[in-house]
Amino acid sequence: MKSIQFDQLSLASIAGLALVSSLLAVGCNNSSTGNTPDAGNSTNTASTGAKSGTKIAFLVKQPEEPWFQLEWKFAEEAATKDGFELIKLAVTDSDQVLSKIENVAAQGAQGVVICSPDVKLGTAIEKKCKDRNLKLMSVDDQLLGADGKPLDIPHLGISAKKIGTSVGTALMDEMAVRKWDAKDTGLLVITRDELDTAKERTDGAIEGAKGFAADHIFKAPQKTTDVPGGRDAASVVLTQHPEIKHWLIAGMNDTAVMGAVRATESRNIPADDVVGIGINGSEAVEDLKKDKPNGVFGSILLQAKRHGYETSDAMFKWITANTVPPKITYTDGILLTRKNYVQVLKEQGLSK
Ligand code: FCA
Repeated sequence: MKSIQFDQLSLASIAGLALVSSLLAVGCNNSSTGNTPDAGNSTNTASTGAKSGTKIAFLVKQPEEPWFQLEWKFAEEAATKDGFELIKLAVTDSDQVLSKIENVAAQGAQGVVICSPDVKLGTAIEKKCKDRNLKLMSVDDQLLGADGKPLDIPHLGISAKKIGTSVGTALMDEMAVRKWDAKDTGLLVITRDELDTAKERTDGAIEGAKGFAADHIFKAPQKTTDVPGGRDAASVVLTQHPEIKHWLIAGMNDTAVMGAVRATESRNIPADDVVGIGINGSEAVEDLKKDKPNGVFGSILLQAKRHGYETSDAMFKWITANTVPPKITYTDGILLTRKNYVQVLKEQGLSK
């Protein structure tokens, strides 16, 4: 029997669950998508009929984001295949990270896969896992040591610079298709420089937008990494630059770009004058599906299966066969647009 309760999810996350449901592959049972989040503060386990006695905890920073729900879903697939018990935990607040790890250790887990809400907790997380005899891997956001350098533990993340660069190139391509005049076109980049993978993505986007006038590139730091964070950051720039007619938009992920597009909408900038390209695919696809095109032009679809399945499967092999996972794995993405998303999702095993 599978069962899951989500930890500390808000109403907004229920909406997120609804959004992601259409991305989930055939064969997914209701455990990841259908349950009402638990309002309490209990530890939440997705038991997968474990045969091996192995328990692995998969901790994510933003459980309301469809991206992380997909990771969990694919981690469950590994749990079912390998026969381990998966503990899915939300760690939305950096204050909770260590106590939640303590908690999974007390439950008898032997390994932790984590995307931490704060990568600077790396040293403390590593120490806690060592003390409690837990193997540790990071996913998506690489944990940093006290010296600000990545921890020497296995990590699986995206090729952030390369993926960001492909966003920049795709934005320029679409600008050419639309024959926008460089004079009144701006590149709005929603940034989150304190997170390395985010900075690499947005630096890459600027690099990919080769030849774009530097004085028409506007960076807008987001305070929170969600749609409102992207929207608020963008609003400041849009207010400051009424002279810009057309907007290209990049950011660290879909919610950053979708937020910025929402900001253009509330300023009544016509959808035709906005081209936003996100990263993840899991959130932006909902905009691509809408009958009426809006400023969300596309997204780089990441490989959630590799992030969720491969990490948990590698952890299982590490625990049970002492096979140490690769130190670093970087994954790629593929441009999703209105034109190709049905086909691409199908090819990636992400459609119904
Ligand atoms: C980060 C972002 C997520 C996703 C992931 C691969 O953790 O916050 O949205 O892009 O990297």
